[in-house]
Amino acid sequence: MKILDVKVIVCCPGRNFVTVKIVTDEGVYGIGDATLNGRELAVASYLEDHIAPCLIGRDPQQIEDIWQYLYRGCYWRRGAVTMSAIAAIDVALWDIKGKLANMPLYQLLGGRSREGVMVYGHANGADIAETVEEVGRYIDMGYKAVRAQCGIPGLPSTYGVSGDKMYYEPANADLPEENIWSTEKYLNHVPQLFNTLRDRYGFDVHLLHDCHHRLTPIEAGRLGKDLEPYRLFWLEDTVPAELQERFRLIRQHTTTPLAVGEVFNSIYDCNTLITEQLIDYIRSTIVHAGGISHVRRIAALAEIYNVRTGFHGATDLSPVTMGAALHFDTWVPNFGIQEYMRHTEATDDVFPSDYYFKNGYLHVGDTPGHGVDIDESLAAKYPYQRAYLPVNRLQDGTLFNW
Ligand code: GCO
Ligand code: MG
Repeated sequence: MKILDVKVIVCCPGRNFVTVKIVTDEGVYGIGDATLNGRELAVASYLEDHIAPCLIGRDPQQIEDIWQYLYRGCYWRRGAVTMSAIAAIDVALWDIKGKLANMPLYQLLGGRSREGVMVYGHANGADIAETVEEVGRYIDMGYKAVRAQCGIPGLPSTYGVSGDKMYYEPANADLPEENIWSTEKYLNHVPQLFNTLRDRYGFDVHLLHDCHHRLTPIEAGRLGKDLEPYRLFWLEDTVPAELQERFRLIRQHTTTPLAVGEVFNSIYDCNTLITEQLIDYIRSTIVHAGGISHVRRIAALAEIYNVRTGFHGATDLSPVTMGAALHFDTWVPNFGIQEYMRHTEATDDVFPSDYYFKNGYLHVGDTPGHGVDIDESLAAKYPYQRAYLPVNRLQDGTLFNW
């Protein structure tokens, strides 16, 4: 069996996606996602110009060998662009293997460990009152877990708050939009949000919050401590995590569970966090961390240190990643939760899938492979449109973390 073609499809049904389709000489094909928000064309070129020529004629069944060839063979290891490109190939090959075996991906991985995958939705509002209403809306829709973000008095805009609540999309501009940030204002405000939420909804619903990399370790320790009475499911990305050792300080100060890893692309980005048990949830997901073949190693390491998975699942991860992630979540023993931001209808039309939401859980179907396809003629109607994530500045103009 041979790979005949590696197609790279860039489309924008409301937001940009980079998709790989690997076609074999036996007619079976597989689909992978390579979307890297705001830097899409770099990955598309990496795939088209540098990976595709090396794959033609290879046996698509040799997933591990192809992974090693692309990782070790490029010499320049790791990095978001490389690891997203490798991930797309890897997922497409697992999709092919599932189709050849006539099995859904979760069966290939080791079979079902749970009935469904608990997901968390995104509630946000301009102020506390609006966010509280939104959280209620998610609870009414059946969600067992809800992430809550709200506007900060005195700041014109901030991460996690949008006008379009159902389809929040941060990569919203032709050139990066500029936000203004004040850690002091934020730290004073957030505990009030969770105090109000617990007063209103009690303790049965899981609540989550994302700091989006904006604190120092000591500030993170203080926020974690301030939020302890509200029993968060997790507090995410408190500090930028290039330096894993930073978390030692945070961990000494709070029992609020910590989640990290959506911007990581390799096991080496999180080995200290995991082996020193400095976090509770690892968020690195299939598309940005080398695909199923690499993320399963991260999950296996995490398992022996009591760290659970909590994969990134924002809208910039295409339904292909969501489908693959849901199969992984259905199998992985140390599953924690899965992020789920709904895609728009236009996106779902371009990427037909068989997963579905019911009572707070997502369920995969039994279609062989990961169960997500791409409608290429529909995709062609939505050409690429440049779109950037915002940047963030302090009130005095200093460039900060978004
Ligand atoms: C999350 C993330 C996203 C990112 C986005 C960037 O927790 O869902 O922080 O909202 O900002 O994926 O492209
Ligand atoms: Mg996040």
